Formats: sequence, C-alpha cells, structure tokens
Amino acid sequence: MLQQVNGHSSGSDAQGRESLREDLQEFLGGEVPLHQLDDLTKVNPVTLETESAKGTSASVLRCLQARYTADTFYTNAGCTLVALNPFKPVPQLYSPELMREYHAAPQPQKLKPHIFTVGEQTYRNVRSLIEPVNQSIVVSGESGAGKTWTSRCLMKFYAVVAASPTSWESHKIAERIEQRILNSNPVMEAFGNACTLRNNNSSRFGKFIQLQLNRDHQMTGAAIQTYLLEKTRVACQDSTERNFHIFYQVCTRRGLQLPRCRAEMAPGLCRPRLPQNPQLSPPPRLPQICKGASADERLQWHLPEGAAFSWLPNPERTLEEDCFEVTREAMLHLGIDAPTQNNIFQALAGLLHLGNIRFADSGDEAQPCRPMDDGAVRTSALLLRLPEDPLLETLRIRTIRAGRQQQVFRKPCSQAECDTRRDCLAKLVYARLFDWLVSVINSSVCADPASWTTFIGLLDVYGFESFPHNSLEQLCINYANEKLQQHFVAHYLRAQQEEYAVEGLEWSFVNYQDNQTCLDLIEGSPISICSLINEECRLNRPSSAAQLQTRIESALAGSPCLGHNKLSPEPSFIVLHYAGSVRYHTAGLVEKNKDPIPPELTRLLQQSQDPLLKVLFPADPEEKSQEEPSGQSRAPVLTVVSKFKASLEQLLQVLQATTPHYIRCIKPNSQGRAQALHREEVLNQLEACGLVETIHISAAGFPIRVSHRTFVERYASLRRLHPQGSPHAEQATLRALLQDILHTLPALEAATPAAPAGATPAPVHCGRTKVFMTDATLELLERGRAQVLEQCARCIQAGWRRHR
Ligand code: AOV
Ligand code: MG
Repeated sequence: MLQQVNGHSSGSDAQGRESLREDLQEFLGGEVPLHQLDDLTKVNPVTLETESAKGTSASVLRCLQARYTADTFYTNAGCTLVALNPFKPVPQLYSPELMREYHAAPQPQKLKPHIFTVGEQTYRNVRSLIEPVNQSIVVSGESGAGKTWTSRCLMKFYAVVAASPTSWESHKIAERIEQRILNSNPVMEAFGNACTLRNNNSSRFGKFIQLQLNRDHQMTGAAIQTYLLEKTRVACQDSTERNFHIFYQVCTRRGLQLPRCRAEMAPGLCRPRLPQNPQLSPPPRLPQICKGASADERLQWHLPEGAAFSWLPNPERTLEEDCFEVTREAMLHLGIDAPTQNNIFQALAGLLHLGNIRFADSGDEAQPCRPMDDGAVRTSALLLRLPEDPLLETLRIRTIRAGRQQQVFRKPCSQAECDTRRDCLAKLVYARLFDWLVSVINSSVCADPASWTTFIGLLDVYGFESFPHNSLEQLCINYANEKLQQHFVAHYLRAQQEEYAVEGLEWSFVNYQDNQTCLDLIEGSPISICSLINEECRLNRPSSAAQLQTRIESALAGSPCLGHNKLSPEPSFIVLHYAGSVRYHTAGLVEKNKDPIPPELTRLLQQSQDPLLKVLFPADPEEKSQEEPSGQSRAPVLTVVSKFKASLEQLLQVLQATTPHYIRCIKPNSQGRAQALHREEVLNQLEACGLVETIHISAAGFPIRVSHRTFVERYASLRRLHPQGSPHAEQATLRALLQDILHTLPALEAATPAAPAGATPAPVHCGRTKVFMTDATLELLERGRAQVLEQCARCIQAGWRRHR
C-alpha cells in the first residue's frame, strides 16, 4: 500500500505522501496519523456521508482524490456509488473470487465500496420484502466515464452469483444462458460502438437490459431494449472519429494483440468448448493473437489489403475493440451461424463500397449525375446482390407523383441529392441490420415468460456529450441524460423529502438542483425546442438554419436554460444542461429530424437477392401501386425526436416501477490517462450531478420503507425471540404488534456478534403508514427472522423424531 501511494506521487515520495495526508486532514478536520493513512485511502472507513454535515463539493473532491491516488476507485456517496474510471486494467478488482466474496458476505456494505456491493444489494432486494421487487441499476456519467464497463461487470457479476446450476447438465456450451447473455456484449458493441473524441469505445445507442430471474433467483434469461442508434455515423464521420467498430473488424487487423481485458469480454473465446465442472476445469487459456478474416473471405468481400474507403476514416488507428474473432465467436454462441455471419459481413463490405460512389454533375438539369467510378457501383451492387442499373437509377433519379391523375414524374437529382440518397440507403440497411441483430440476440437469450418472475434492469445509455459540432444526435443523447437526472432527483431527493413530510417525520430540507426548467426547454409544451423542430418538419417549408435559430431564440427567450448565443459564426443555439452548456448547430437539424426515406430506396432493397437483405426488407404483403408519392405521405410521419421522446417515456415508466440503484461514473481526466485526476473536471461532474445534495439527504435518510402491514407480516415471528407485550397476536392492533417488533431490535442488536460496544441503536422510524429504516436495520431484522425460522425448523424436526 505504502508503495502504491509512493509510486503514484509525482514529486518525491515523501512529498506526495505528505500532501495526501494534508488533504485528508483538511477533509476530516483533524490530525491524521501517518499509520492511518493507508487505512483511510485503502479500506475506506470514510464513506462520504459520514462527512455530510460539513460535506462540500471541495471536501468530496479531496476525499475522492485521496482515494484515487491510492488506487481506490469506488466510494459510497449516500445512496449512490461513485465510480472513478481507473483508465488502466485492474483485473484483481473484477475477479470471480471477489464477486463470490461480496455475494457471500453477511453484510456486503461492510466490505470496501464496489459495484459488487450495489450488485449484491440489488440482488438481495429481489429476494426481500421490499416493494417493488423488481430492481434497476442506473449507471450514469459523461461520455467515457465508464458506464458500459460498469454494466458489463455487473452482468458478469450476476452470471457468477445468479447462475442456474442446472444448465451445466446441458451438453452444448451454447445452452449456458449466462454465457449467452454475456456474449451479447461484444456483438452489440461491435455494431453499436465507435471511437469518438471522448471515448475510444463510445456507445452510440442506449441499452436497457432486463436480467430475468426465476423463483429461485437464478438468471434464466434476458431481454434487451435499445434506444436510438446513431445511424448517421455509417455514412458520415468526423475526420477525427471512426465509423462503427465492426467495419474496421471486417477489414481485419490480422495479428492484433488481444489485451487481457478484451479477451475477458469474450466469454465464448475464453471458455473450453466442452461442458466441464467449473470447479474442476483448468483456467481457460486466453488467446494471444486475434485472428481476422481469412484471405479467402477478404477476397470474397472485395476488401483487398490497403483498400481505401471514404466511410472508414482513421483505419491506421488500431484499437483493442477491433478484434473480429471476438465478435464472430460471440455471434456463434448466440446462434448466428457462420454462413449468416458471412452474409452480414458481405453486406457491410457492400456498404463500404457504396460509400465510395461519387457523382459528378452532368451540367444539364435534365440529365442525371454521372458516377465517377463505375467499379464502386458494380462492387456494391454485387455484394448487396442488387441489380446494378436500378441501384444507379434509384440513387440518381427521384420519382414524384403529381396532378389529379397522380402522374409519375422522374426527376434527376442534383449531385448533393444523389449523395444524400446514397447515405440514406446505407443508414437504412445498417439500422435495420442493427435492429435485426438485437431481435436475434433477444430470441437467443430471452426466457420463456413462465420461467421468470422478477428482473434486475441495467441501464447503460450514451453519456452526456458536447463536441465542437453538435447536432440532433447530441440533442437526443443529452435530452436522455436530462431525463435520467430528473428521475434521480425525483426519486431520491424529492420523493424522499416529500414522503418524510407526509409520514410526519422530522426532516430538515435540503435545497436540490431541479432540472425541470431545462426539460421544459427541450420537451415542454406547448413550445419547446423539440416542438419547434417538429413544427418545421410538419410544415415542410424551406427554412434556413439561421431562421430556425431565430425561431428558437425568440420563442424560448424566457427560459433560463437557453444560453446567450454570442459570437457564433454558424447558426446555433445554446442549452444550459445540468452537466454543462452545449451549443447545437441548427444546420441540417430539421432534415435529420424528418429522416425521410424515399420509398424508391426501400423498394430497391426489396429486390435484393441476398438472403439477409430479403429478411431485412421483406416484400410488401400486398403489392401496392407502382409508384408512391415521394416525401409527402398523408399519415402524420413520426419524427426522430417524437419517437425518441416516446421511447424515453416508456423507459422511465419501467424504471419507475422498480427500485432504482445509482452508480455515478466519473471521468478523472478527459485524456483517458491513468493516475491523473483533474480537479476542475471532476468538480464539474460532482456539481453537475448533485452529488453533494445526495450525500446530505442520504446521510440522514432511510432508504428502506415498508408498509406497516407488510412489516408486521414479515417480522411478527421475531416476537418469539424476545417475547413481551401483546400476548394474543390475533387481538392486538397492527400498531401494537409493530411496536412489539420494534422493541425486539435492541435485543437483536445486542445479540449481533459484530456490534461494537456503544454502537448507536439501529435507526428506524415509524411513520403514519410506513416503517422507515436503513439498510443496516433491514439486515438486522432479516437475520433475526432467519434465526427464528431456523429455531422453528429445529423444533419441528425434534417433534417429528419424538413421534417416530
Ligand atoms: P462510457 O460507456 O461511460 O462512455 P466506457 O465504459 O466505454 O465509458 O469507458 C471508457 C473506457 O474507460 C473503457 O473503454 C476502458 O478503457 C476504461 N475504463 C472504464 N472503466 C474501467 C475500469 N473499471 N477499469 C479499467 N478501465 C476502465 V459513452 O458510452 O462514450 O457515454 O457514449
Ligand atoms: Mg458506453
């Protein structure tokens, strides 16, 4: 430990250690003896809430910094767990042994703060009386903070602690459900993640995974719901970013060294293929080198070495996420066989070639644009198994219906329109492919509805982001983060305070930061940013980016969350989000929100001879008339924003029907460097997410609340341990019974071996309709109950023996 602290200090060892001590002293408000330093930084006897009374952002920051310096990445902060991104492999923190240790601990909260504490607490809640029984873990934090990593680790945790023992009997590895569920990660990340300025492995879609548990609380399946994939990335990438990982994978990094952490992510790769007893099997050998596509495959997909693709920026930059073999193995385990995979990769190669199609203006409005490279058209048609001429025709010529007779007109597109149609075709194929993959994964991992009773939901969405250029994608992403922040505020801060007041509990109110004003600005009615963008789509009028900016700024001028937009060379508006201010550019916003799909494109894809595209684009059941009006259908078209809003609302409904647990991921620095904590950046994140208020409230709060009746029903038996009070349970009132049970608490506590002398009594409060308590009190009651049940079982056994 001493070495670690020394090793991390930048100046001389003694100096670094001394400054750490000073920080801690300031934080704790007292002298810290050197010998305690190790304890403080390593074991974390100081959870943040013990300091709540004097806790400020600065003191919280100091505590986190001291812990980070000592390689302690998790810290309790009231009802949330703060997770600092180590930005380096820490394999010992995520070993199955450690998972089992947290799972077996009588009181996991007493162990070092960890995501496994949250995982275990959540799991125990499923088995306890607390309503609602279904649980969710909401992992939040800005882009690159570690949300996806955390939710992946939690999935592994449940795969270990909630594994169903019976599935070992099966003879095929693919039948182990936990492994299959874990295999969904590399596949979804290959197709849905990409390297951005903020994160090399940035999630470009939101994910809510429901881990389904049976009556014995074993994982029997899962259901994955995804949210708004950033499909524009297929056809348009910032020059400093990349396309989705899968495109780089098919182009193959042969011989890519597979880092250990990546290898662990691929359960299929790391496990022996034959069923073996987990206790007896030798540790799996990890592959050292990642295999790419074979020369034959590359030939078949027309991806020769060194080929340049305009939709594949920065191909020279190899990431650990580029391992094709991991994706293929995982797909295989999910039931996507080699021929189907081959088909998928061929289609992806077809999209890459599609991206190389360039058009030159014909110089005559009546003449369609000329493709600059016939090879690209030919190859993409070949790989997508589309007829070449209709492909070219669809990209270059728009069909319009007009007049009373609905006459069909064919209008050559401008060069820019051709580009848009090409991009649209790629987005259409990729988005359908992604959705199809999700449905295939779901059908592979989803349990029969009769076989599960409860679930634990894990939410991992794209984190808050602000780039030099932000568009509709960022607006939606940040809107989702605002919604989640509100859920957090509503759930923990407001609900807790309000309920205390209703139940007549003493409470000193804390001011909390509400983000309703910002949400009103984004989604409120009648006028908000969303409604104004939707309105532009509905009116379908030509309007410039500058006009949209003016409309937003004048209609919403009264909102305190609309920033002052000065010195902007491009039309834009500024939103002051809870996590920081973001400038959104208005150019292209309306078009992106409309997301028009020319019907000719869909019809073209329906002509494909490719078995996969045939599934993705089935022919219309009843063949409609040949041509449809382009762009102006009669039914109100749902905009991207409206669809996203509806799906978010659905998600929040699901979350609201569960008991939520929160993990706040914090990014110690924006460069992704290990052992570097930038105070300013961390402070911003702490303040933005209202962490200090959370600590205040949770420290004095009682997170467990149970109705009087449920409480009495569950714990009435405790009165047997320490009989007193109302002798005739049947006649006693609910209140009296309740009091009797509560009276057993001191005795229960005294009987706890671990209870230190003079410990404060277990905190519990009896409100008007509910009993309020802390996790510790719940544990105490549950232990007492288990003791009584055991005594009863012994009595019954003894009586039974006597009767024989
Ligand atoms: P995110 O999910 O929060 O961003 P990730 O979970 O992808 O962020 O984390 C970013 C990177 O940080 C990972 O690829 C790892 O390299 C590293 N990392 C995170 N947590 C750990 C950990 N516990 N141990 C070691 N390395 C870690 V985004 O998806 O961009 O919002 O949209
Ligand atoms: Mg992520």
